[in-house]
Amino acid sequence: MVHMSGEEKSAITALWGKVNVDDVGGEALGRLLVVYPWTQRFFDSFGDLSSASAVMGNPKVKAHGKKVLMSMADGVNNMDNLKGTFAKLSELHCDKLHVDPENFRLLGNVLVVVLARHFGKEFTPTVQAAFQKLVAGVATALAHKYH
Ligand code: HEG
Repeated sequence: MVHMSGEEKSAITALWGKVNVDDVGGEALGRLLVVYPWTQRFFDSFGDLSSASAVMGNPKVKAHGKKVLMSMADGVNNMDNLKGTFAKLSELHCDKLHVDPENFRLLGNVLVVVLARHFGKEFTPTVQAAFQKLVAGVATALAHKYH
């Protein structure tokens, strides 16, 4: 289980308050689908994913990315109870969606890259370290109910 210090928690909530959920979620999911193309198999109802620009401009990718990011926000608001917070979603991704949990780690790392792009110098190594812990914790929590 990850343990976040008070400093790490405040670094995360301070940056998270400035995150534009409309942009960041879609960009993170889009980049996941471009960088790791096998992840596209879960989204065959999303329409045109035939090129990087098609993926990044796809409105369903944007909408779903936003949904994922709003869910990530639940994690930010419940950093001491990630397993409880994501228990239902873990069951859904395992039993209904059959998403390999390795993909949660990939998405977490892509999200860190996107945050680094959006925040530039403000995304210091210390802030990055806090976020890497958070996304690792969320990925572990989402994998927790797998069987
Ligand atoms: Mg998942 C649905 C959250 C990673 C594939 N994902 C959802 C939903 C949420 C969510 C909140 C909607 C659930 C509902 O309708 O009740 N997903 C979520 C988080 C993370 C994540 C927080 C990681 C941090 N998801 C993820 C990854 C994949 C994936 C890596 C596949 C590579 N999610 C997936 C699919 C659906 C959801 C296929 C259903 C999409 C749909 O048909 O609407």
